[in-house]
Amino acid sequence: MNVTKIKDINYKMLNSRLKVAGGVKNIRKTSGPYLVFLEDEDSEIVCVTYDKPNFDVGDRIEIYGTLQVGYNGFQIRIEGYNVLEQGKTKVEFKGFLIQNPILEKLKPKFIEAASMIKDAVLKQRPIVVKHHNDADGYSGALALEEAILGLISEKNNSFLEWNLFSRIPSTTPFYDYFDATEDIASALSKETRYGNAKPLLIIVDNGSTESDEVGIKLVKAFGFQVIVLDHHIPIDNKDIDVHINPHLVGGDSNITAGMLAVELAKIVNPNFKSYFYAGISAIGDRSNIEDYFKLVDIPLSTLKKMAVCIDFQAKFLRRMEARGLIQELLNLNNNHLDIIFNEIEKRLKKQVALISMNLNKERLGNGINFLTLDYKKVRIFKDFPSIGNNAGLLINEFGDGNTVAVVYDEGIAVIRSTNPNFDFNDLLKKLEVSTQYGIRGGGHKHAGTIMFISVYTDEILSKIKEYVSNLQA
Ligand SMILES: [Mn+2]
Repeated sequence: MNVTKIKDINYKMLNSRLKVAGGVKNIRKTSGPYLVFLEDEDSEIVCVTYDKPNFDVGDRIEIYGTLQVGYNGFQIRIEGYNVLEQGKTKVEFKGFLIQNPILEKLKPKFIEAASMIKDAVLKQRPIVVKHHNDADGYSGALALEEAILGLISEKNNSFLEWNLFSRIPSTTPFYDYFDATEDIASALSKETRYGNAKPLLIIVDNGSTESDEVGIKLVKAFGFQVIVLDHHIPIDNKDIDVHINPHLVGGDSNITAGMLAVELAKIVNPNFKSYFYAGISAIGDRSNIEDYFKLVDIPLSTLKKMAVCIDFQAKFLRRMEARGLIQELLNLNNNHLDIIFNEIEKRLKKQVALISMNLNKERLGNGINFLTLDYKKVRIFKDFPSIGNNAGLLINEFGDGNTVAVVYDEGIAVIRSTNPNFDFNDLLKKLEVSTQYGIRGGGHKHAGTIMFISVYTDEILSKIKEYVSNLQA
């Protein structure tokens, strides 16, 4: 039997057998048959079968069957098929945007992650990006969003951009059990409603630590694929399918999650050009890598403004998706950045005045400038400046090169240090070992957040002070 071109199919062929060949664009399970959307060079037809098809989206196949009239014009009732060629997702790696030996070592993982993403887009597996809600997490997630939406819209209509992609911030500094629960619930209802496959989850600027472990374990148990792009001190987590973290190959936190995501975005979608996201992340996380600044023609002072404004806006967005909002704020053709930046400056000025009246300053025996602040005494606004912003202000406005600053409230302490020997993760581990106070937290060497049972706030504070007193100045 000769292959009939889909565009040549007409009424005279109704109820006769014919053969068509092409690529499988989509497969949908309905309450009745499976719908197979087949396309050749110039047209598309729906083929139906009650047996689960033994081929995938992206495969090239030929189908034999009888031509019928369906809901949307002609359809072919499948009586047999052959798979001509299995769909493969090719990743073309053309080099990283900057020269960096740590990135080079991570190259195989980047290629694996990129092919997993392209495969998900091709097979219409939904992609969920969960990210830390700070400038680094946002810039990384937004870079991936731009690259992945570009890929999805190349192949599909715009409804699918919403069905197949979502990006949601996490408000904890780790992928919380709550995040996992939310992602699973959403995946299950999309599966029921639209026949979606289980998602590919990409965690940005979270995901590597022990606090992330149980959430990741849960989504894996529900059949998710998981990619992590993070630069916090990692554990060896076998549940993660592709774990990209500079610490795993001898690097450190100076390669930010935003940089990892921008590199991955470029590999996934060569049309991606928004390299400024890497620059914003460098500023947000105080990285010493300056190479990304040279790739964009936005002045450093503007990138700094952008980082501050994302941090500000993130406090109000909390867990909202708000697609397009941050992109619009960063659009330099309008004055949104200025509106926000003026408000930030106003609030910070008030905050600094309030801090100076309530700050506890102590020069410890080892010479460390130990600053503590009770957040309850300085909290004017609900969202900004946050407890973390206050810790930053302590260091910037009241610190020197040998300072440890702690801002605390019931059950939470945020710490920043300029003393080179201070190691947040070491402190966290010591507190976990020496207390039973339900310690959780996350951070880098010189900055982090500890959460604990609130009645032990005083004891935790004295243990932090004890740790700092024993540091080399
Ligand atoms: Mn980060």
